[in-house]
Amino acid sequence: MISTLPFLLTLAVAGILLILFFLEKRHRKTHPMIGGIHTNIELPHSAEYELYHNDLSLCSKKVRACMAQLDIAYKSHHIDLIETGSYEVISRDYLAVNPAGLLPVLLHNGHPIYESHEIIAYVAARFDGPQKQNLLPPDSAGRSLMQTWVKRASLVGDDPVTGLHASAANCAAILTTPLFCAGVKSIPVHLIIEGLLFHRLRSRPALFLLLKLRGLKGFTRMAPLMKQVDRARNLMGEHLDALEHHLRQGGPYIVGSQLTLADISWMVILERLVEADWIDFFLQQNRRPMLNVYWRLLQATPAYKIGVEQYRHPTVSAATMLVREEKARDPMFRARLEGWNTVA
Ligand SMILES: N[C@@H](CCC(=O)N[C@@H](CS)C(=O)NCC(=O)O)C(=O)O
Repeated sequence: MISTLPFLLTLAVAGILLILFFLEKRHRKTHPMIGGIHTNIELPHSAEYELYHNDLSLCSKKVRACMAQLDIAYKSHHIDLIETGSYEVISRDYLAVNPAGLLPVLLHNGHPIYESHEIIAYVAARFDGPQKQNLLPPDSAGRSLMQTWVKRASLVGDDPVTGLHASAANCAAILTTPLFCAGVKSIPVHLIIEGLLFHRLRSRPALFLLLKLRGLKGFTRMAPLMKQVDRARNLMGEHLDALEHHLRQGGPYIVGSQLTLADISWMVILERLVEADWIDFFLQQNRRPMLNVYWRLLQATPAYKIGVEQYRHPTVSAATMLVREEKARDPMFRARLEGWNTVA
């Protein structure tokens, strides 16, 4: 009797926890949302434009930069990713805004617009016209050129590794791994476990947990992860070479003298290279001189100053410092990240 009571109690507690887990899981179901505006959905709102975004998120930066350049006011809702503190992006409240559990989302009069490239195209089209500083080329040739470069800087697919050839954004996502590793140090394990329980893609929280357990040094000794970093680094070099070559034909922007959505999309890639401490590696010693000039020009725009620079997250800035310090302290760590004989 004495030994069966604790057993029965443990069983009862486990049963209750399991029931609670499945009940919660029903509320956290995610499903993909088609890109573009959904006029059939109206979410609670109090401003014409409301943006759900995250300081670090590449796609959120792109939308903020676009809104800043077009001088469009919006009500801001910062939603945490695990990288900035917690899995708010899969909370019940946020899933009511985007059942896909992804950022960013822009509401226009309460109607959600999903997918960052659709959001920037939507707002740019609304503000299209000669009377205002706009982000769309006037002619169809310019627009199609812009689209090509927007696409090359847009995140594709659920797993960045699969789209490294097609997208510099996917390369940037993999090159962010050391930054994630440094940042996750300060995130408590139970918050990552929330992701393991409820995130649509378990592999993401599983990776964060692994990075937390291994630490910065340990991560560079994990061959499968380092293989991905090597590929992403080499292919990012190719994407940047292509842009360097393209800028040499004209410039100073991607579509000649006009700043367009293509530049907004590349601005956030270059910013990510700064955050994850790769920028010197790719642009050092005036390697890729056109890109050096281009990057300086982009940094002088309202898009960058208001939409990107003002949103540095303390956890991310601290992680950048950690990566930088580790590289300075341990040349082997740097060499493993940058490739022994690689010319970027
Ligand atoms: N194709 C989507 C990608 C959106 C996306 O992957 N967003 C990331 C942040 S950049 C996200 O919300 N991830 C959720 C998570 O990691 O839990 C877009 O361009 O908006």
